[in-house]
Amino acid sequence: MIEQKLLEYNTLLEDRINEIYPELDVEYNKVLEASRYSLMLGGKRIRPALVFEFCKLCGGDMNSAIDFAIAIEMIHTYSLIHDDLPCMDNDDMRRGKPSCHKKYGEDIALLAGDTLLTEAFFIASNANVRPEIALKAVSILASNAGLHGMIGGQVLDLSFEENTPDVNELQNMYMRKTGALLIASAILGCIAAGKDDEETIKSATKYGYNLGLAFQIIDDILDITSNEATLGKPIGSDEKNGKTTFVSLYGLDKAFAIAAELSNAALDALDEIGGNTETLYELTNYLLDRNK
Ligand code: GRG
Repeated sequence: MIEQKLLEYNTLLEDRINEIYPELDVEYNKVLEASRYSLMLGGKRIRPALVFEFCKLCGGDMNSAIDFAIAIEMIHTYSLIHDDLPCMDNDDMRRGKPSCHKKYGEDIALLAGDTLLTEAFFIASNANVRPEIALKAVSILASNAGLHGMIGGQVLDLSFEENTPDVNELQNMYMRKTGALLIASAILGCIAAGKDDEETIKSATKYGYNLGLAFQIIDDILDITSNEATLGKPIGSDEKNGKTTFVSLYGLDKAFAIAAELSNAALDALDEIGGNTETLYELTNYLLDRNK
């Protein structure tokens, strides 16, 4: 069962977070507490699961992957903290609890996000792998989280408040804002296992790209069809903010059909890599059919 696997991975992840990013009694404790609050709030932990599974698929072991898995989850969590701030989406709830700025104030929440982003690179660069692998991981993290990746995607998203995007523009934004970290997760798993040949990285990228688009389209669908208790945040925010989404362009059924097609393309990419893809198949299908 994939849910069981995700729980196992979550335990592995949180145990290691407590080792390398522990609670401390320092004068600037507040920002550590706020960053740990958001990091330990749970969430689906999809990105770490991808790092672990791609590492396994490429013949690596968990010890090489774990710190990369933490680094990507820290970057993901920073993006959620900043995304919830009043100057961005202004969301009061995240993962079923008060968002970071609601609990700690805007100033500390901003700094908690900055801390997670910065410490993620410290952790990745000190991972239990050969230095050249750590260096590659840092580069992958930076390029996907940065200007041409998640940040670029977020800026495009903001620009769409003024200019309504067409489907290609929307897809480009999704690929960066959501897809980039999923692409990075898949690649990090491969390189943790020491497998960085062009073919493997191309297939891992294809997987993350297609999964990222499917994932964001399902996110759009859930913003309409789910409820606050399940999602852990208010629904209907896209419509409230007048956002163009795959659902506003195509309607619910067609949007889901497109997500299913993209999900199949992600599965094709797994077949290109070969090996035991069973859990990744399950995970991909679970994300398509998820309710949160
Ligand atoms: C620098 C002020 C400032 C803001 C940057 C980069 C950024 C803020 C925001 C973009 C990141 C973002 C919110 C992307 C959306 C991706 C998405 C669908 C997130 C939800 O991911 P899940 O469902 O969340 O995996 P859980 O809670 O399960 O981990």
